[in-house]
Amino acid sequence: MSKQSTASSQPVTPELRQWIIDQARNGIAAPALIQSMCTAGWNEDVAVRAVEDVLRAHLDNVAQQQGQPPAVPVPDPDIAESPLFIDVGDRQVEVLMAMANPRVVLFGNLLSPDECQAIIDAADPRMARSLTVQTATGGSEVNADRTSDGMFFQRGETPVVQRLEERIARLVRWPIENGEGLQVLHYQPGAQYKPHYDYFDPGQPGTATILRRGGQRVATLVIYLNNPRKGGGTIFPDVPLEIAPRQGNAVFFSYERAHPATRTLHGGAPVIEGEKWIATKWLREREFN
Ligand code: PD2
Ligand code: ZN
Repeated sequence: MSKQSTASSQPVTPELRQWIIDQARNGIAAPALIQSMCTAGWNEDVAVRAVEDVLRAHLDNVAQQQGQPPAVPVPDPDIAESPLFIDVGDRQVEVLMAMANPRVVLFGNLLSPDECQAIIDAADPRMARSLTVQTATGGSEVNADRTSDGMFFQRGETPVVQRLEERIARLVRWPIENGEGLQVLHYQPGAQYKPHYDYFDPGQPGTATILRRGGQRVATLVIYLNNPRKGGGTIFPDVPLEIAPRQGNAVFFSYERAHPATRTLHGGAPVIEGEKWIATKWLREREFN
């Protein structure tokens, strides 16, 4: 590529945009593209931003041409500089694992053992066979793919639920008002949650009704409230990846469009020994009331 002039005022010309797309099509990875631009006189930060912006816009165009819904902003923990901990106000949450595509982040120390037990104790008397939202009708019904018992808290219903919601809002930088009420699930041995997507299927007739309240789901946080002895991991079959269900930890994943291209198919593997308690927080595009 040709030499560029000053660092910060370098414009992304149509020619440069096309060059980046052509190079990427030829299998040149982003770091090599950025290196070429730096050699040609680009400031590294500006080159990184230009490559990111051009490729993101290009991929979004391609996705929309293929009939996928447009990408929307999603919750996004601040892990660009690979911190070991994230300060969520009253606690240092550990960053244990991060993956870019699909965006999956494993957090540790989101809840103390006492806080996990407090959530279980408050949920226990209200547990019933789990319902799921039915996109065919917009209602909810017992789902054969989910053999756990469950219940929902109202947002902020107990002090520990409120505290958890405040931590999550800071952890993933998303308004507390965009969260659904916390769901608690209890799996006995043999119980599982077969692989599914958490977003609402845009092709189903009931989805339009569901989306009127807060828009699409854009991210999930599955929080482990106890330690099953065997089994009960959260699996991502397309990656493939299995997250161990360890008390106080939480797995976060986001999906910027309601499409399998997000690779966020996931399930709860059967519990083999012991039992499994989780709390799930689903985050919507907009305020959920
Ligand atoms: O229990 C799990 O690990 C699990 C797996 C898949 C929970 C959910 N989905 C969910 O609550 O959406
Ligand atoms: Zn799920």
